[in-house]
Amino acid sequence: MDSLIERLQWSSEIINPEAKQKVARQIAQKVKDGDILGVGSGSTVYMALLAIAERLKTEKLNIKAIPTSLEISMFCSKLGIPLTSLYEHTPTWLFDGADEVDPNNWLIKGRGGAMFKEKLLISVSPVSYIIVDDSKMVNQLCTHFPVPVEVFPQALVSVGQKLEELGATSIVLRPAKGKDGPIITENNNLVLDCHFDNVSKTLERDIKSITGVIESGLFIGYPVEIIKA
Ligand code: ABF
Repeated sequence: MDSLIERLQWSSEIINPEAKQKVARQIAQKVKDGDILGVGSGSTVYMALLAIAERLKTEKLNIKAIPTSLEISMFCSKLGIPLTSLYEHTPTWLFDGADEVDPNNWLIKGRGGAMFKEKLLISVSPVSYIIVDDSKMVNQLCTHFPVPVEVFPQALVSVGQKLEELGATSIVLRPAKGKDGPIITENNNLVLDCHFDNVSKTLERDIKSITGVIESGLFIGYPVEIIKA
C-alpha cells in the first residue's frame, strides 16, 4: 500500500498552467547529477518538481533538495526526491517563483507565507532561478500584490505603526484560509500585507530593521536570473 505521503493530494488549481509547464521543463533540464537543489514554493515550483521527478524515473541522478516549506518537503518526499538541510549542505542552485518582478529584477514573494526561508536560501545559493509567467512582470512593485511582512505576534501593533511611518498606505493582517483568525506561519508568526505606493531601494532594509519583523517578501538587488515563459 502507498505510504500516507504518497496518498496525499495537492490542489490542481493552477493559474496559467501552460506557461508554468514550459518554465518547469526548462528548470528540470538544468538538473545535473550531484546537484543540491534549493526548492522554493508555489505552483510553478510544484510543476518543476514534477518535471524533475519525471527525469528521475529514467535517469540515474543523485540529487537532494533543500525545501523552503513543510508543504514542499512533503511534496518532494511524495515524488521520491531525497531531502537534505542547510545543516548538511549548501544549495548548488535554487529555483523559486515570485508574485511580482520589476524591470530591475526586484521581487515581491511570499504569497504562501514562506518568505523567511525563501530569503534564507536565496542568500546562500550561488545561483537562483526565478520562474514566472508573463503575468508576474510589472513596471513597479505593489502593482497587483502587497509586500508581505512576517511579524512576531507580540510586536504586531508596534510593527504596524513603524510600517506606516515607512509609507505603508494599507496594512492587512493576513487571514487564515477557510477559517476565522489570522494565518500563522511555519515559524508561528503573523503576516502583515502592506501596500506601498513607492518601493525604494532601501525599503527592504528599512522594514527588516524594525524590531519584531522576522522577514519581508521584498527581494531587492539579489543576483537572480529570471526564467519567463
Ligand atoms: C512562492 O510562490 C512565493 O514566494 C510566491 O509568492 C509564490 C509564487 O507562486 P506561483 O508560482 O504559484 O505563482 O515562490
